[in-house]
Amino acid sequence: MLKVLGRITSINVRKVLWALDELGLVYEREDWGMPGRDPKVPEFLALNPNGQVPVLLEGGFVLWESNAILIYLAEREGKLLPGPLEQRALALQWLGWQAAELNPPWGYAVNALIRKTPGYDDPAKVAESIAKWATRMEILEARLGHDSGNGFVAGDDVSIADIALGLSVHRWMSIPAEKPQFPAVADYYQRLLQRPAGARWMGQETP
Ligand SMILES: N[C@@H](CCC(=O)N[C@@H](CS)C(=O)NCC(=O)O)C(=O)O
Repeated sequence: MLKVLGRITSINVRKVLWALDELGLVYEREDWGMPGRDPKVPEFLALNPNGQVPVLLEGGFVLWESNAILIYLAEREGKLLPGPLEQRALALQWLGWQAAELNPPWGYAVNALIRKTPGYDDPAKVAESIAKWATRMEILEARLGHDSGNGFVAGDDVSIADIALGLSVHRWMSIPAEKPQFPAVADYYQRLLQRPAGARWMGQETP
């Protein structure tokens, strides 16, 4: 039985849960992660020395890093990754880009406007965070508008890259701030929301 360790308020945990649902796999989930259950305890650190969620367990196999888990599940099931080498590489490109380039700029704005974290109260830094985040969103808009048409980021079929990007786009859509409009991204978001697993996991709160 597949088991996921992690709280559903984590965007990285929801990536994995969306993929599991999209693949129709049966799994168990155990709540770990702050503030509910601190993963920085020996029992959890023995599984993931980073003390972070998600972790996937299958028998004696232990896997952490949400993108590695997505790739593992897609490879295991032979779904959610394109077959042709170049298209597959493009899906992995967008999957890596989501974590390495799209997500980092939002930190200050999300802490200030969604999490309401004490100390994140400088309007200039919020504006700077949104502006940098928007430059990354422009890249996604260009891809979806010109190259991808009505499909997904790496072709006509949904892939694990769309799951990761969908959760990031959901965060962009949800943040209560003045921000540029991205019509191709907005259409893409609606396409992903039409998927039951997308609606389920993008609909969760995103602290
Ligand atoms: N690169 C890691 C990042 C994991 C990560 O940042 N997890 C956060 C939640 S999104 C975490 O575990 N925070 C500590 C906690 O929840 O206690 C991945 O993609 O799996």
